[in-house]
Amino acid sequence: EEERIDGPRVGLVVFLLKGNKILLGRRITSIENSVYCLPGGHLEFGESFEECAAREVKEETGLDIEKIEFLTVTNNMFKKGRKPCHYVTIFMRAVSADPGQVPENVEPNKCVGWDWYEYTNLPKPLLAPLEQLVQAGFDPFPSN
Ligand code: 8DG
Ligand code: MG
Ligand code: MG
Repeated sequence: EEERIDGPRVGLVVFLLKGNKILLGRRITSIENSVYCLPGGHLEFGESFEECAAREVKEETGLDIEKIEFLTVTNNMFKKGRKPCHYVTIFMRAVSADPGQVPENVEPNKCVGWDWYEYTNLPKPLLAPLEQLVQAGFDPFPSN
């Protein structure tokens, strides 16, 4: 039996920061069930990282973001079911343009819902690339 393997894809995800908290959603489909992940998606043809970050956060949470900055990049293999996949994932950070605006579960077929979690007390399990960053002591917050 022959199995088709896709090439590497570019994922882009956003640490949406609020005080000492970040926004996470519990994923329903894609890659794994019931893992907590950042808002984000696939970089589209011609998009800047900042444009992709703003688009994905809006599509998935209804929130408008600002102070969008590049943080880091990871290179990971996953399994989606039995199928191996390879993601280069761009990690950005941003803040909500209106801090009073509440995240909305715009894609209830993909996500159980969004919530703010203290970075020092994150829920489990996290999606693998995020888990690895956290384990490595990565700090998404600005230093001043
Ligand atoms: P799209 O159709 O809206 O472009 O895609 P999506 O359905 O929103 O894509 P996604 O799976 O949410 O994100 C794209 C890939 O980015 C995902 O399959 C694997 C990679 N990825 C990571 N870490 C994270 C993360 O923390 N959150 C999300 N959403 N994706 C992540 O490597
Ligand atoms: Mg997504
Ligand atoms: Mg998306």
